[in-house]
Amino acid sequence: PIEKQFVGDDGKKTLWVIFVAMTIASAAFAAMSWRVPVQRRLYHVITTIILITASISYFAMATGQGVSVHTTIVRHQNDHVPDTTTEVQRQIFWARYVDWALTTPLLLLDLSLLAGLNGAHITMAIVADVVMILTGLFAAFGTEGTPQKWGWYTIACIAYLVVIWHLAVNGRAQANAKSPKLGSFFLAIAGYTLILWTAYPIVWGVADGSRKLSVDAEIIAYAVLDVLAKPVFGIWLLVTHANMPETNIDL
Ligand code: RET
Repeated sequence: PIEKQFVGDDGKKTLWVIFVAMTIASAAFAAMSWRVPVQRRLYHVITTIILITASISYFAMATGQGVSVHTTIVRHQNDHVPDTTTEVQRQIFWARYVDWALTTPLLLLDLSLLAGLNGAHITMAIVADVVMILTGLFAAFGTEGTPQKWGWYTIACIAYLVVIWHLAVNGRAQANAKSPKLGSFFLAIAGYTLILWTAYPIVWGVADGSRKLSVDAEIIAYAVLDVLAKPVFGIWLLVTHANMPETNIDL
């Protein structure tokens, strides 16, 4: 038998809603950035680019681009009847990985500048992050039943641990060294980021990974995470920056 896992009405509607939300947020962040002097605008600029990228990516997905059908053969082993197989055809929204490849490095740059990480740590964290996203893309299109798919996933998870190490260990130490006030803000916003980001590989595992979650449920799950990880993260960072001189960047 063939099982088709395609986007439905709820998924399409959600993609359009998030496209509109990200577009409005892009305009709001751009407007906020013009209200501060250029010397204090770096977090604003980075955060605005993150929102514009998300808006463009959601436009692609809402209009049916950046998506490909991938087939997986699932074997049902049973003691009583001969082996049967199901051909699972699933739409994979690869536009997300293009978005993530651009926006997650920028989110890490926001956090790195906040902590005052040095160039070596920033470079290693960002490269590990790009490795995580691109190997995650290969995992999504990998073949089930061979080491390929979950092998790529394992590589991506190792790269993610490298990212966490740079930010959580080195970033935290740097932020604490700058000032206790900055240290506690960094702990809060980096902790929030860690929890949200860790939800992505979990959603991936049941969606593109094992294909148990419907495409619509996947769209909704990522929609919630994307809103929390981009506009909500951004507003928290920018409002705090406006009120806490310790967050200033020496750059
Ligand atoms: C994948 C699958 C492979 C294993 C890992 C992943 C991690 C993805 C992350 C994505 C974060 C996205 C964000 C988007 C912005 O809105 C690629 C899902 C570890 C951490 C924050």
